[in-house]
Amino acid sequence: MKKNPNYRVMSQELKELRDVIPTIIEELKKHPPTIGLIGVSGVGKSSTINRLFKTDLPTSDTVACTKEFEQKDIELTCTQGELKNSSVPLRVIDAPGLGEDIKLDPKYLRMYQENLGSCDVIVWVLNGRNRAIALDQMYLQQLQKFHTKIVFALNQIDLIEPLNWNIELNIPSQEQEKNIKVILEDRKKKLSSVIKNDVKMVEYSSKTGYRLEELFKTIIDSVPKEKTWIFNSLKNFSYRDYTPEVLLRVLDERDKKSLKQQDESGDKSWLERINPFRNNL
Ligand SMILES: Nc1nc2c(ncn2[C@@H]2O[C@H](COP(=O)(O)OP(=O)(O)O)[C@@H](O)[C@H]2O)c(=O)[nH]1
Ligand SMILES: [Mg+2]
Repeated sequence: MKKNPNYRVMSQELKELRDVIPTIIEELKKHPPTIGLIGVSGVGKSSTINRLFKTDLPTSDTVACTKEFEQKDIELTCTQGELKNSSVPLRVIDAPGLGEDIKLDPKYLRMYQENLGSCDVIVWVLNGRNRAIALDQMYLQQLQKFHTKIVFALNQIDLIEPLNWNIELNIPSQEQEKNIKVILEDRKKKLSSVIKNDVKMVEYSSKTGYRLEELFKTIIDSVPKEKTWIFNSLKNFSYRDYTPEVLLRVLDERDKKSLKQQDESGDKSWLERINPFRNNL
């Protein structure tokens, strides 16, 4: 077979890249890629971090419990690419929730101003059920210098009316799917009025694990270019981590049967494949 004329140049570049990887990892350990989760109290910031990164941050069903910026350093093992089998550090920051108490807000906003500069990506968590968005708009106006780094995460969509989540498949019911679409459009429009750049928003449920993988991918895609290739190697996270055994078996059987169909559907996750409404969003 005829070799690509660029082959030698490419393999030389790859060799050079391999030589510098240990140095890059050392550097990354000193300044890990950093993701901060912020938003109003009770939206599910700590729960989301725990589900995404298997951490054990305290969460509460009743009163606010995150009082300081809490930093978690995580080691992710790359499963593909040039960094295969290397450990790459990632820093995740959990923030106290805004709006908890009028007396605390100025202090918390000061903490946000001081800490958010060190984040590569800021995940602004919203509660899908909450239609009152004025508090978020107000805080966003005070945090303008961070707008370009923000990804909006619309959590708790398992609780969207009429509350008939499809537990068996872990997906929204048809009625919920319609409502989620309306909610996404509404929240994006309202946030656009205080944010100049495009509003990126991912709907998900940290409780059921639904679309957590999509949220993870969106966060990674929002990392500045100089760190993107490192993040692209971080693929050790899958929806399957949050799927009941029974359903996994059913899906595996189904996947075996429709191997050909899978090929035609490209990179789509199994969840996208089984969800007939996904493409209409
Ligand atoms: N139903 C449902 N409840 C959630 C979800 N995410 C978080 N919660 C609940 O929301 C409450 C507040 O969560 P927490 O993570 O402490 O919120 P934080 O104040 O933003 O850190 C807890 O009772 C969580 O169990 C979700 O996706 N669905
Ligand atoms: Mg919390």
